[in-house]
Amino acid sequence: MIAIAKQAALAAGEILLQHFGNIPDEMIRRKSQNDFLSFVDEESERAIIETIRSRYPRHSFLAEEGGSIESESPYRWIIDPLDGTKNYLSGIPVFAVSIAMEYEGKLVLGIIYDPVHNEMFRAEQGKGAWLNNVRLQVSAKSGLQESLIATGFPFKAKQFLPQYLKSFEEIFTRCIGIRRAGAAAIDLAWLAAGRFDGFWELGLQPWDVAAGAVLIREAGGKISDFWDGEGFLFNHYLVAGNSAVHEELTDVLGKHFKAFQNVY
Ligand code: 2AM
Ligand code: CA
Repeated sequence: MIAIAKQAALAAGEILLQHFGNIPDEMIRRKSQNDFLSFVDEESERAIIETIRSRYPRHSFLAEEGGSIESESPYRWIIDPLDGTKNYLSGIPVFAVSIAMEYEGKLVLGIIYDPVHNEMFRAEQGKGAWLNNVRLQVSAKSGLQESLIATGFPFKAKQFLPQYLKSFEEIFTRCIGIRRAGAAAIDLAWLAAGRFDGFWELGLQPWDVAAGAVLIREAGGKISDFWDGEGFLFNHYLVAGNSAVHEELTDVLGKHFKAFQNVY
């Protein structure tokens, strides 16, 4: 299955590279305020689903751009055909393809493919996380005071901005620096690779997060919602890190968002 997932990611990556820097403005659509889409997202999604379905015709699919297919199968693929769409459409080379698989509701496989840098991050439950042929491990930083943290801004949930900024202030004053790449799958893959030590974001969707979760767990890291719970795939409050950094981040975020649990 990982071989098929890789093949699907490579096919999608090829489509993304082929059109990168070349999307005319009139071909860019708005899904909602601040949320964009082009034919590339859709072509990439089609390529991924076709590749997987040709081998596994009965599996279920949950995909960002409308390609979801429900079936009785215990296998469900969770797909973001282009994570970091705004970067992509602006010519910023920070975007990825994200493909995960659940078996009986548990995430067991994840691939994040960055075609610009030819980085294929992959993980399978119990088999470790890998970048190309190198085994990945989250960083060994002992806490926030030694850490480089990544985040995303709540651009579609600005009602949370006061709480977000309070958390930002506390984390920013305690850590070494904060980065904002604009593609959650890249943030999570880079965390699994030890490039970032922690990450948090509000408002993410399951396809932004699913593959990254497998990578981070298999690289020895932790991922949860702001209250250290398992609901992160669907409840839109995501925090991750090596275990020391994850614990400090959940303390800060759990406190500032206390009144908003189950509210997003
Ligand atoms: P996308 O490019 O697949 O839409 C940017 O902060 C990152 O967050 C991207 O990975 C983007 O995914 C994702 N994202 C999607 N919807 C979001 C939302 N409502 N709030 C915050 N981030 C979102
Ligand atoms: Ca997307």
